[in-house]
Amino acid sequence: DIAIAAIGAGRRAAEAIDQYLLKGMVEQPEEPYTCMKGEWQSLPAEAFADVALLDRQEIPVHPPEARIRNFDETTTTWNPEKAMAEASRCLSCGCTERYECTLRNYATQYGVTFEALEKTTPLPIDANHPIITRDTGKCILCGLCLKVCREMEGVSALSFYETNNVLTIGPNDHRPLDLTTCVACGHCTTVCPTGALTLKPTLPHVYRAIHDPELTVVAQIAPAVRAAFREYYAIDAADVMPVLSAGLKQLGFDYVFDTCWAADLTIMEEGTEFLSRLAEGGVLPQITSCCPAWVNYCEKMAPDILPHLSSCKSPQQMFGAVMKQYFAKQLNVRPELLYFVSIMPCNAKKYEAKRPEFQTDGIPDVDMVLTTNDVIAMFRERHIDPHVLSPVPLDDLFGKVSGAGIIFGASGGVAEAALRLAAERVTGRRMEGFAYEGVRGLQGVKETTVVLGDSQVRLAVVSGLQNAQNLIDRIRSGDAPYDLIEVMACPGGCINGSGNPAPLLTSDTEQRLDVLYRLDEDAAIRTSQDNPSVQDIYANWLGQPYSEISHHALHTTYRR
Ligand code: HC0
Ligand code: SF4
Repeated sequence: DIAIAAIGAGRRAAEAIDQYLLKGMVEQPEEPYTCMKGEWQSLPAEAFADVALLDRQEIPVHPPEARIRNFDETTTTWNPEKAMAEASRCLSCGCTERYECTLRNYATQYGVTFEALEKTTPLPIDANHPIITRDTGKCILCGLCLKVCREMEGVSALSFYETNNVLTIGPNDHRPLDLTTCVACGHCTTVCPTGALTLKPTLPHVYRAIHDPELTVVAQIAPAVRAAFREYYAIDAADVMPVLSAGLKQLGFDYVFDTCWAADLTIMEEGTEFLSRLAEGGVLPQITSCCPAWVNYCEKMAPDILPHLSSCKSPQQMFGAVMKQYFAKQLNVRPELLYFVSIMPCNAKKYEAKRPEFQTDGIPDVDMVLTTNDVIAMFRERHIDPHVLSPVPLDDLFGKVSGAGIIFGASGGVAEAALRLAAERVTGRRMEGFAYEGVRGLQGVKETTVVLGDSQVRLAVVSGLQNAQNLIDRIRSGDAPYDLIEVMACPGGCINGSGNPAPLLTSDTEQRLDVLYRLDEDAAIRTSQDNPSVQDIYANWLGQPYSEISHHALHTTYRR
């Protein structure tokens, strides 16, 4: 019965069988079990009962379309019927959704019948991209990747093209994906229903590291992860970080820190850079550089804009430098034996961590990046249930974070955090209110002017690269009268990153935003400059913001 279910329900059932095999409840079937090969449509519903028990009840389903549902239809026509007609070309191994096979659902919806596959000429696999593998043979021309790349990210790296007399989707000039305009946002991999576009695996590396007795394994958790994690497990916002920390400790991590600490450090550097550009007539507007997909976009599509980018590394990479150059010394371990893992809402962060600029003598500052989805998968694999974990506080030394650091995860948050520093520096007075409403909200473009003492700061906050391109055009034509611009590639900011579970409704995104602003309101410290452990690192190591040591450790340059 179980074997029948395995044929019927694809990878999901195959995993269930794995569980049975592990427990010694069944013997290895003679035929290997693969998804989508059998005549599952004729199976009785009871065949699925066991599988349903194992996972269907507990796994919320995030269909790929959910990610793009909230965005306006414009040019791309997605034709699922045609896609499924093409689908008979390859159905045997494309499934990447472990718990809910979207392809199978479409097949049911559109009445596709499967035939035995004949051997076809394999199409080339593009594994050149640092984080994405493109296996053209699995493409069913559904067009979702195209749509998300063009309409949500504003990149258009993909299009229909023909290779070996087969119509497929990919870079239209036959170049490897990494050499196109692809910014490595990763959104296409989250919507691909067949595994034609997949992320390179990261979990095995992390499992290996936490089982290596020689390594000290440290995690950092990005601001926007907490909002998605709270939503996914329906736990209280205030408990998310200690619960997540407890889960990571149970997995085998030695230390757990909050990237918001490094966001505070970034504000000290980026805010100081901004004030000095203002005072000394530097290149304005200054544009934020913490979103790696945005940096990729600038390098590939608008190198003339690079002088506007802040020279600051992103919080992820600043924390990496602090780990390898400072924390390793505190622990008395060699930097190569400190394995630093980021937990991010974003796949472009995987790309960023692999950049050669962020390595010293071949040792990366951030060794591996996991997404929120990856951590959820690890918790499942290790049967860690956040609902029953006893919360464990984050580790000391970098344990205190400000509300300014927390709001980094929302579009407008970096600008607001910088304003909180600039306001005090310019006026010389302590702040009374902290909220800058003009930069908050989910609109793709926000513009506001803030009065600081005798000066005015003109800001623009942009999310979604399509909006960024409009802004670039305005900067080029001299029609962008701003001092500071924040750009995030994903609409709404990191809360909508491709590494977070897809928000099913617009209200989910609004709630994620809300969670970050509520955590900020409840925070004991509201500004980066008031964070005592950030003050400590200046006293103990860096000296002043924008000092020579800071420049060496925390700033970077860009590729043209
Ligand atoms: Fe973000 Fe970040 S806020 S880019 O969205 O600046 O990924 O959450 O971690 O680095 O802090 C993502 C989120 C980060 C960085 C921070 C910035
Ligand atoms: Fe387009 Fe992002 Fe996929 Fe690159 S990673 S092809 S930019 S959707």
